[in-house]
Amino acid sequence: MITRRSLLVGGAAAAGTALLGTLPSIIQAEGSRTPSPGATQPPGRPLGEPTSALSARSPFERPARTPIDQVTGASFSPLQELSGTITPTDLHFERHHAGVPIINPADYGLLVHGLVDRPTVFTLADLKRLPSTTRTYFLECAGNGRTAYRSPKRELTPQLIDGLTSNAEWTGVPLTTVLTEIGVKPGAAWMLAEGGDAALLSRSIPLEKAMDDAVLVYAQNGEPLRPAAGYPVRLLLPGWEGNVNVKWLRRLKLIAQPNMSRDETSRYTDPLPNGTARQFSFVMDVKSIITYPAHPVRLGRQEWVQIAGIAWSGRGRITRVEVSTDGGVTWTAGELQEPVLSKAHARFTRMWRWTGEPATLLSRATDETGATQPTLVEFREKRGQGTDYHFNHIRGWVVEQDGLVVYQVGA
Ligand SMILES: Nc1nc2c(c(=O)[nH]1)N[C@H]1C(S)=C(S)[C@@H](COP(=O)(O)O)O[C@H]1N2
Ligand SMILES: [Mo]
Repeated sequence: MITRRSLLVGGAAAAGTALLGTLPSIIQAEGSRTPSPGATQPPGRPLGEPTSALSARSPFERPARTPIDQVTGASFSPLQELSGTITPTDLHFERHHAGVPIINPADYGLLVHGLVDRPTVFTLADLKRLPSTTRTYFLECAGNGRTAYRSPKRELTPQLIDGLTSNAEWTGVPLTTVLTEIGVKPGAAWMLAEGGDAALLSRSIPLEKAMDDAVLVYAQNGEPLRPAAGYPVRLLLPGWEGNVNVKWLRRLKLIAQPNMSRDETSRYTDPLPNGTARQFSFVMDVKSIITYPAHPVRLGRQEWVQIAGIAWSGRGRITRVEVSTDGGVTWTAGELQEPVLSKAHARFTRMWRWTGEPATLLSRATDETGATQPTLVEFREKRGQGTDYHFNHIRGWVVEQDGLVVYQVGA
């Protein structure tokens, strides 16, 4: 039986000493104090800090993306340090192909042309005048999970394995509103979306998706998009691979056939074992990862552990996340925290007691279409060792004899 006492005994002492060495000395002293019951203030009750324009994190909490300073690269979100489902904006993963342009909204215009009745340039003010929508969606880079698949290591953390997914509340104009406004001509079946960065990233999007749930987004988590997220406007295609969510959106062209841009031919196609490649693998498949316990956590013997993680699917709602603590011999349904939203991260948990024997922890998510995650062996057979994108196989953590949790290399 799980009691409050059995949860509290063990574990508490092991946590939290690793960071202390890097904190300022006054904080180190604070951190090394033995907590006293009910203590909330230092002796003498000195006045606290004043108000400020922007809040800062507690100096005891230092989540960070990594690596930094990548002009043509990615920065991974620290999944193991997040709670709930919303990714704080400054910890949302980033991926840019030619750095972050700083765009003055006064100079911004979105050209919509091609097979349309009334080619139009929309200013930011034009877009903001249209009826808005606010929805929560994950955004995941198609290359998320590549390191763990291609060059797995015991020392990988949730951040380095799957930190190229994040989840946010987005606000903007449904693309259907804009397309209906300008009139789509018969014969239009695709839409070229082009970014205003030095990469001029461009992708062809089926008109069906553009008319379904696509959004021209100008705000994230309640504030204007930040430059790295595509300020002032990005295209959001819920559940589809990160790359098509074009940032710094400058042009939409309605066309009859896909454009065969660089980013949909030489990139963002999936090489297959038989030498051919899958093209237009837009949807992000059902996926999950346990974010606690995970490397470099060390568990204590007989410790009660809340196994926790996130699950998501580009095809809709997560309906089930099963957790195994014996390497996949047996599975138990985890609890899904409400609300579980379509095409968004969902959080799952399961209580478990580590007896001290080596254990292998796995999670397996299923979505509302019935799709479920393949094992690593099944995935490798179907997609080949050299595949580059869409890695949604089951991930595992091994709890070693001494309690150290490491990434499961191989299966
Ligand atoms: N214009 C433009 N849009 C872009 C990119 C880019 O480099 N330029 N990167 C794409 C890729 S590969 C991904 S994964 C997502 C990342 O979005 P984020 O940085 O907001 O997380 O943006 C996409 N949109
Ligand atoms: Mo990406």
